Amino acid sequence: MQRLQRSVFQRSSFIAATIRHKSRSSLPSRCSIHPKPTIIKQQPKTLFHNISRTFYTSRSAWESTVAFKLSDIGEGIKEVEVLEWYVNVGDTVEQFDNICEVQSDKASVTITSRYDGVITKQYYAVGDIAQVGDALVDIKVESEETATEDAAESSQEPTQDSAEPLTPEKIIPSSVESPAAVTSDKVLATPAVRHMAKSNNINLSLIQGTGKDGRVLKEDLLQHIDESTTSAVPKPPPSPKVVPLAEDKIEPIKGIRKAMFTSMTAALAIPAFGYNDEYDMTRMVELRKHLKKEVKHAIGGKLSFMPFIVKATSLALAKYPILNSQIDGQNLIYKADHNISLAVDTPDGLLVPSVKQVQNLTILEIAAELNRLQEAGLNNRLSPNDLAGGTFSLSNVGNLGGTYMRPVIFPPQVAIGALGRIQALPRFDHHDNVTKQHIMCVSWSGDHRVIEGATMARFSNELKHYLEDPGKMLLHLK
Ligand code: CO6
Repeated sequence: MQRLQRSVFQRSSFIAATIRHKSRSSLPSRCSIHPKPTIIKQQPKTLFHNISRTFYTSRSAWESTVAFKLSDIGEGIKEVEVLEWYVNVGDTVEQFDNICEVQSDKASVTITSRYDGVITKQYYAVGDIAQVGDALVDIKVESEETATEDAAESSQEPTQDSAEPLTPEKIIPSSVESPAAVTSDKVLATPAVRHMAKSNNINLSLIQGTGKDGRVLKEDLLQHIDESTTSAVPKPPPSPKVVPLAEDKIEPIKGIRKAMFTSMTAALAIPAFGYNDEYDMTRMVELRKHLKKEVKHAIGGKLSFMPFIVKATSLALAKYPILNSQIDGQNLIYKADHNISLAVDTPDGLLVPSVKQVQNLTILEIAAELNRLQEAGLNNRLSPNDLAGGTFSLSNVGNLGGTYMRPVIFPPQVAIGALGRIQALPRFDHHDNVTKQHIMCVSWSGDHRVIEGATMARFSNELKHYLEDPGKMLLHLK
């Protein structure tokens, strides 16, 4: 089975790092890109050369070598680092087979073959930087149709391929479908989606398409696959052995870290203030214990504190919408959706996907979505959509043991909160008795150009109000 796993990591928050899973599943790519080929050699073996250029039914035996070039990935990406090769010189590849994985400062992308053929040359070693438009591999192709199409393309633009930026139709990003959707079996889907469905033995008619006229998009198919594989969560790989450095090591800042470097440098321009408080989570601890089994039964996943905290945050944001706003030049955009970004730890680093439209979700739905995001992070399958569109950030470092933090705002957002570990600590109750309470420290950062400290304090109090007495949330749940 073809291996089409796609890894996309967008630096979408204050902290993120690359996940580079070495184990590949047989799931389809979320963003497989077929680089544009250029004919660099053509060897027609028969006298039907010209005929085969015109008539696809000709049985001519073309053999040519195409240079697979790095397509325009979009988002202004100019260069990528080659992370991993899935093929070697001499390997036979088929359409949609993985060729290599590349990493830009915004995304990691699996490049897949567009042709059947044999790899005759690799242009880069792992770790090398390739520019958009550069050849990645040469593939000797023998398909008459391929050769015919390529010959025609080549003859039209023999020298300009490397410079020509690819149009969206020539690449297949996860969120963009080819316009060449076809109707067959009464299900609307593109050929790429049909191919992917077929490769995974999935009947497209079972999937509810969210595209125009009910068209099944690649995202729909991937979600369907995600849902059907929820139970098969591979365990994270063991932590790498720590080997002390014998001497200084120089490493270029690149990939995801480069994006973090850039955005955190930009964040320096934000005059941020900090605000900290502690919340008594004793009742929340009880409630979670009480509901864990129920949730496990309902969604087949775990219930941590986060779904409650995320929902309560949304309720508090509804009261203080300026904290869910974004700065756009001289304007402040109050975002209607509460897309709450969450720092998600993975074996290879940290990513920040967001739970979308939290204002419309139940706590159960948030729990299910969090489970999905966490699992997708572990399996290298977070989509660009998962990673984009956050309007407010939360970072829960408590599961790792921290208590206090100074989170850095990710522009254009205006606030971020960091949650510390819930600890059993002695505190005075209302009757001045020392009691055992489950305390969580929360650290906020706000953009002081548009957020006042008092607003942050009121917002934090609102959240505290819900988390310390979770039953009160019920009054506001739709
Ligand atoms: N206190 C105590 N226990 C906790 C806490 C806190 N704050 N958070 C989670 N947990 C418990 C949780 O309830 C689970 O308990 P059991 O159900 O009894 O097993 C357990 O820890 C594991 O929870 P898990 O992490 O799997 O799930 P959760 O929904 O709480 O968190 C997550 C999801 C994606 C946020 C989390 O897995 C994660 O990746 N956290 C790390 C994020 C991180 O690295 N943040 C630091 C970013 S850097 O913020 C930063 C300001 C700068 C320094």
